[in-house]
Amino acid sequence: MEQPVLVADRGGVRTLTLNREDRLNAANNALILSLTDELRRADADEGVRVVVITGAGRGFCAGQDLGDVAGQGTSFTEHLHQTYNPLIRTIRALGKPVITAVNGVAAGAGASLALAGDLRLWAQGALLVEVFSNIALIPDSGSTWFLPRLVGYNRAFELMALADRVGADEALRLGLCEAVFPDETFREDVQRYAERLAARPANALRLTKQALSAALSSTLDQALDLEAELQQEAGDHWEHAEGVRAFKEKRPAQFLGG
Ligand code: T3D
Repeated sequence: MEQPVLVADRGGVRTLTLNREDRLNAANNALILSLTDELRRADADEGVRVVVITGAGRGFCAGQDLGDVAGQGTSFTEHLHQTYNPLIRTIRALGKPVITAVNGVAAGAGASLALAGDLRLWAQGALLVEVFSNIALIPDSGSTWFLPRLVGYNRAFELMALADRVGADEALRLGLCEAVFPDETFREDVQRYAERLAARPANALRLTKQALSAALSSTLDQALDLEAELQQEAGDHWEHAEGVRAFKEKRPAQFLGG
């Protein structure tokens, strides 16, 4: 049987490629559970500094495989609790930056997955569709949380209600992605970007992610307290000493190794 997720390592970057090309990488249970497992494995692997999630072929992820929907033995609620919810939580809690490299169409839960990355890089030909209402479902896998925070309640509702397609230029304008690269060079451009990120101080980025994630649902007072606590952890780490030493010696800091 074909592997639902392909795994490749280069330059401290682990790339996880959804591998159901003929279905535009529509997600069945095997794919979702395998992606979650691979993310956990990447988190535990010290050699991995950045994780990239992308799709094989012309699609990123077309959401739930409609040949394999819930209701066949499992309730929708159970299915979400067992599959998509752990996946999205794993991405957000991962101690390393996760890049979603949206190479093509991202629809339904695939759109949620595209939005879940810490950094979202799009190919020029990529598009996002909150397609759920086409099949009279509600947006899930985090879309109701991600999208209004990015575009506001009203635009989010419009995109969800009408299931309009959002292309790369609009996505960049709306803040749904950080950068758009040409289709022809997309995978190499993503690798280059990810390797740049991999050279940054891994411990500081882990703590930054932790602080930012907590701040999304905290008060200013709580955020200030958490910053003070995590700054101690960052300041005690060798990366900090190296950063200061490099500044004084007028050379680039070397954050790989330690
Ligand atoms: O169970 C639960 O817990 C509920 C959770 C739900 C989460 C969800 O994600 S609900 C939303 C499910 N996804 C969809 O409804 C998307 C359905 N697909 C589309 O609307 C379109 O395919 C796209 C907009 C994504 C892309 O359109 P296009 O024209 O570029 O491609 P296409 O020709 O429609 O698709 C190419 C092939 O992929 C085609 O197969 P074929 O005819 O060549 O044999 C198509 O059937 C297949 N495909 C696309 N999406 C899915 C799919 N097969 C199964 N499931 C899909 N989601």
